Amino acid sequence: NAMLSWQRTAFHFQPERNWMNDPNGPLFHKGWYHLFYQYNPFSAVWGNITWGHAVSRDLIHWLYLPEAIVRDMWFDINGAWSGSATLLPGGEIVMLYTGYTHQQVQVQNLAYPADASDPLLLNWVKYAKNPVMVPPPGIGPNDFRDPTTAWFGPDNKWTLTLGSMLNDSGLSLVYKTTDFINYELNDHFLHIVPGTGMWECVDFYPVSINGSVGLDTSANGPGVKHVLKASLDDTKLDYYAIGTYFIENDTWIPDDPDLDVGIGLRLDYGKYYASKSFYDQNKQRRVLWGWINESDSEVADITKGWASLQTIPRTVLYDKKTGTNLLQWPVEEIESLRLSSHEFKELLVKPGTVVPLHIGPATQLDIIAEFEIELLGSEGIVNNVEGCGVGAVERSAFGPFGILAIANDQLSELTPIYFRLSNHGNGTSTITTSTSFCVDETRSSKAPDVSKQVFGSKVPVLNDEKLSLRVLVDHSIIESFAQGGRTVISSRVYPTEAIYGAARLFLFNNATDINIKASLKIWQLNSAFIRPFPFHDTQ
Ligand code: DQQ
Repeated sequence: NAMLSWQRTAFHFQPERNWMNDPNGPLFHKGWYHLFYQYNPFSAVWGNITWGHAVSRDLIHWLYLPEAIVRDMWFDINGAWSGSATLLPGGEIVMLYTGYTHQQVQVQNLAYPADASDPLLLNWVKYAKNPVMVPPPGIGPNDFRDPTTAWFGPDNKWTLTLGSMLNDSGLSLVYKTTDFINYELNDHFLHIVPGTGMWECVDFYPVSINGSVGLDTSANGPGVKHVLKASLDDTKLDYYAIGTYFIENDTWIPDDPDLDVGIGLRLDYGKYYASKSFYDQNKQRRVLWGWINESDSEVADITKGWASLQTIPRTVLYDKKTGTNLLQWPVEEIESLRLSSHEFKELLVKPGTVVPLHIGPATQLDIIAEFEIELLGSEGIVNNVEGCGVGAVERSAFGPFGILAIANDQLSELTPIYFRLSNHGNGTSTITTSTSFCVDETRSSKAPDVSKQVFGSKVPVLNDEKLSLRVLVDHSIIESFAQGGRTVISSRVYPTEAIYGAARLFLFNNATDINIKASLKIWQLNSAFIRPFPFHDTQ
């Protein structure tokens, strides 16, 4: 439908048509990155789930391939659900995925490439004696899904984990195997958190505490911590925690019990779910994918003929400066899309003002911004608004201020991306106590059927740091990274007027007691021209 075609993005991965959800089985093989994804071949709403498949040389320019795993056996006839790849030392690839059986039971199935020497991994074979794991006694038939990548341990076994639930406690079961056919269930859970409900799409991986490179999923030892992530079915939010993996009994505990999985940190405070990472042996980094669902209506999705996107893949590192959080950052390959740029140095933005940034079209952008704060008036100002407030219209002493993206000239359609500082009312002249990072979607669209939220969270800012921001704008999606990726917010927006050449970018300062000096570098980004694989071209 041409009427809604401006909502299609230019450099985010999205299906050519129909519905997509979770990223599945990401891997790098013979020069190609592979992304599989939950896909409905027949409609723009969830159902009939199979595995879509696409490849890329650089994680940015994708080519669609035929579906990889379809629903054709009793053990997956009601859905080929989420799963993960494990690369074996000999170059073999094993894929474990959840099948929803003819009797509506969740089971784990094994598949492998028909020809591992095929760089495109076009054909997949299902193990004839699937399933390889069935719900163990005490676990519900619908609480058993989404196996992780397996890691190899000192016991010479492959270990993997998958999400489940007991009563209302979310948990992760641990299985061991030597051949990917026969599995033993551990008697300990990897972890369990009361009150968090069913855990979907568990991700479990090591991070290096020196924070410089990504680690293979099997890496362990001194200088390594482990990240546990669960996607909470009850709230559709992705929570993670950093902690210690005890290899002797395959259990994990969080560094800070107050920041446990499901109650502490989120990977992304916007529209984001069912994420999955993989170790990219090509560039020694851990790369994270996440599903960005729509926030318009199903009717609108059916009208436009497609639904959902994946985030720009992000590198994930441990933040050695804070020691409390991960850092997520768009993979460096996104920079290959950069075209012309504009630079602005120390632009003054006074309280209650908006400053236009004359950059030409503002629908495909990579924005890097830094903000300095100048305190006005006397000492002893108390900030009265905590966190994001009701949105960017709510003024307080030290915020909000930031960027207005995908805005029209009249400023009647816009999405503010902002900081708000708080001094907790202790009345000192320094304003360092806590900083929130937020996106306000409430005025992002004049369309009637869109759910619009104010998203945000606190972001750690160290004493010697300026406030900094990276924002990727792509027609109907805004991915925002604060302080080098400590806090991340993905937003789905549906402009009706701020489209194509009518979209603008502004700075704003809605604080009452500070001046802002903003320095920015802004690039126009090229499209990634995501399209079907050109099988018929001469190679
Ligand atoms: N999506 C899949 C499940 C998973 C859920 C089904 C998470 O395997 O638990 O499409 O979005």
